[in-house]
Amino acid sequence: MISDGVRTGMTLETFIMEGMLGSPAATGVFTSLLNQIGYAAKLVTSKVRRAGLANVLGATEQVNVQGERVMKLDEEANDTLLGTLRRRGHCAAVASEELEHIEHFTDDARARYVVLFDPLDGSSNIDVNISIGTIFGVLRRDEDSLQVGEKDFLKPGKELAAAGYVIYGSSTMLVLSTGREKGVHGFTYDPTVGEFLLSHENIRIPEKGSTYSINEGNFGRWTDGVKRWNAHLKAEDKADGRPYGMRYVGTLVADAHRTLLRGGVFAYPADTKSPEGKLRLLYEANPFAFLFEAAGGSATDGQRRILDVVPTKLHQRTGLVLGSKRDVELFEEFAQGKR
Ligand code: P6P
Repeated sequence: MISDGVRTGMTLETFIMEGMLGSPAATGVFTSLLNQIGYAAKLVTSKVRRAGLANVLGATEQVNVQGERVMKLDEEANDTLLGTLRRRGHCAAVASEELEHIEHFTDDARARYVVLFDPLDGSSNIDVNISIGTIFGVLRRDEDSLQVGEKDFLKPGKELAAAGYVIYGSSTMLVLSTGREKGVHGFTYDPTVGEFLLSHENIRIPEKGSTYSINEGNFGRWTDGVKRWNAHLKAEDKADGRPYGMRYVGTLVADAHRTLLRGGVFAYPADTKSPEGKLRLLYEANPFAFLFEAAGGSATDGQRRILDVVPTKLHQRTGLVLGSKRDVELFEEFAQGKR
């Protein structure tokens, strides 16, 4: 009787390696860097899963560059990513939501990448046990970049070499893309094996969805166009699949992940309280815009494609609308006064 054994799933590491082998232009450096990010995700997962027990809950009484209370887990996740990405010499520097300036590792020419991340998105939800996440993007250093600096980070999102996120939800999942031609793939963490196993190969977002996601509490701050868009989605029109359902977790990674898998639209538009928008362009909006476009969706700030925006500041904010192509187009029609 041949035992069932454990069906050997495709691990993140093997999937990346095979992707590397399939791309003659790629080198081991890029592959090794992505595997390092996967390893960091395992370490952060372990800390997040123990959060309730390991007394990492509660604020550290410190305040980060955003003026936000730093939760212990934020700090731990940030330190973990710094420590992991400093190894192996592939990453020249990192930019983190938790750090005012970039963290410089090396100017060595062999360190060909820089990494941007939000180590723990949704930290205000940590101590109420709601899903949180890590968001990351990988940029190539300029060929002629002798000294790595902030200029290596201030690139439009369309220049990303890779982007992804980890969602610490009912299970931990890492979603990654190295570009439209390579697709978007999800790996679910199996703690009994200690590996991320391929669970969602080639994620494609539906052309149109039936859910919208926005903080309705900001209604009074929206532009008239956004208010009319909101009313349109809530009006009864069975033929057009309305009213849409409304879902809002309050963690970008969770709301974006659901939208990516199910379709529909997530919106955090600029408003009278946040005229530049609330979310960060470099390490929140750009990685998700990269992923959504690679999965067949769209990402805009209501007026322009997110991936075209040329950043001028490391922590600059933006409005963000992510989702199914048709749902994002509808938002833009209202936001631009065409409806
Ligand atoms: P609001 C979490 O603090 C966060 O940065 C994103 O993860 C999330 O989408 C947004 O803020 C929620 O903001 O104003 O709705 O609480």
